[in-house]
Amino acid sequence: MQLSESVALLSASNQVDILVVENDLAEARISLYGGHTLSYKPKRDHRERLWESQDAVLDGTKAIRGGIPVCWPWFGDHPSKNWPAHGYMRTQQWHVVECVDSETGSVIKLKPEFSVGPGFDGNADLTLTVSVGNELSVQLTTKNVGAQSFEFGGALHSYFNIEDISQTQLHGLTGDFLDKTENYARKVTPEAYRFHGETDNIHLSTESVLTIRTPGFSIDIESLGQDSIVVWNPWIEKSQSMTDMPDYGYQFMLCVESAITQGVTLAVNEQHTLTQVIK
Ligand code: TA6
Repeated sequence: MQLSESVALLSASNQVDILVVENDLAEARISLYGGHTLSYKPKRDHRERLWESQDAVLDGTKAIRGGIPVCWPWFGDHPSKNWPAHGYMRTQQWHVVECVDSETGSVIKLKPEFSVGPGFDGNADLTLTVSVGNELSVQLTTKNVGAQSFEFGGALHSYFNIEDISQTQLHGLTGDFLDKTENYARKVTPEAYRFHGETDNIHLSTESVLTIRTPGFSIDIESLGQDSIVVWNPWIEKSQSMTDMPDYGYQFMLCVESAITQGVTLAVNEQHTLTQVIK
């Protein structure tokens, strides 16, 4: 594995190796288990943008709670309910295929050991490109390298680090959303998007520039290639039910996910890129 000067390999456990990135512009950590960006801190303000659960499991037995899980080749529950939620890529080993430093930061390209898996019959070539600089850019590219078209879904399921969910607002979304907590009831996005309880909203949105405003700072998020933006906070009961989440962890995180919840169909040799840029 050829790493650039700004990237080092740290072993968190025998199943979880972590790339530690430090260049002139930012610091980041990326787990090769799951192709999972765990941390991003630009040097201009040294403020961590991503939230990682202090109870996250780092032994390779389950997806890491926090950071930016790579959900693929489906979002949420598999239609048959026979396979793990959010697909199987976030529990796969990925490996570095390119690692380059430049004056705009470090670019690391990762590929999974394989992209076939139970519950999906497409023949896909998958690449994750993580660019660590003044911004963090995460791009998931799916290419159809098979002999027939296939449909897939997924998400860059980002957990953002906030000060206090009860004083946090999300800006930039309009139109309708589906409220998963009320059997996907269709609702209108509120003007002032605040959080008062469990929130699990699928915005059928192509809005691309969002802002999380939390006491003392804001985080800008740009999405490309999504058919939905998913907004999730488990609140207290769900937090208490998750062993890899502190009981009060919900107060300090908000998921804003660039997602494909409606499905993208790729013809032979076609490719699609899902991008999230964090500023
Ligand atoms: O993206 C929101 C969501 O689909 C929620 O319904 C909740 O299940 C969350 O993802 C976390 O899922 P996980 O499988 O990581 O616990």
